[in-house]
Amino acid sequence: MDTKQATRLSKYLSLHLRHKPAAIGLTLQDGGWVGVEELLAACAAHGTAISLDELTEVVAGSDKQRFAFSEDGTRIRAQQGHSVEVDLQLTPATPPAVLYHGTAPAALPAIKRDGLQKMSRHHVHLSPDEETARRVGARRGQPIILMVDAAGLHAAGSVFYESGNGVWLVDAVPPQYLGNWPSGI
Ligand code: HQG
Repeated sequence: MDTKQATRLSKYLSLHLRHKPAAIGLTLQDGGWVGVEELLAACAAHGTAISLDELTEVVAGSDKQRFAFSEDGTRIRAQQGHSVEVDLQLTPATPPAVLYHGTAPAALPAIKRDGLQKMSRHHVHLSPDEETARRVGARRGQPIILMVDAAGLHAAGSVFYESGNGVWLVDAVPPQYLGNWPSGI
């Protein structure tokens, strides 16, 4: 499979494992899981035939490990990023003292006023390092990297989760826990 095809399949899987499972007749189980056979049958029935080998290749090749198989290989899920209601059964964890969030300049005034909000996702997504945050922010143009006082927010009672692929999740980040603002904001 070439990169273009892998990206196309990855986007198709993201769409249905995170946002629109019902569009191809799927219901996510607790944890966000669906049966692998059920998924492949649903994809085929809706015009996107994917072989098990191709699925395995997309899961293994995803730069951000977007998807994961269950230990026995019979089920698959998106690791995070859902917009449908799903209980991902994540375990609260203690975050590193500082986390990062990459965003776009246009969002900064609203973020300075309201803090980071989860927008259409289930959580605010935070990165463990600046480089990752830069990549996330660069999806929307020239990235701005904000620092998050995760230790302070955690001490104040916010619950943090670490998703299977190193992304940190939290409900919201009020503005007073954000730093590294570019001048002029
Ligand atoms: C911004 C991708 C205005 C926020 C990435 C972001 C990540 C606000 C956008 C993952 C705001 C939401 C998540 C506020 C936050 N006012 N704008 N109060 N609070 N924003 O895509 O963090 O490819 O939902 O800064 O790599 O960009 O999907 O979140 O720009 O890991 O696997 O609102 O998605 O991974 O955008 O990205 P998103 P995100 P995947």
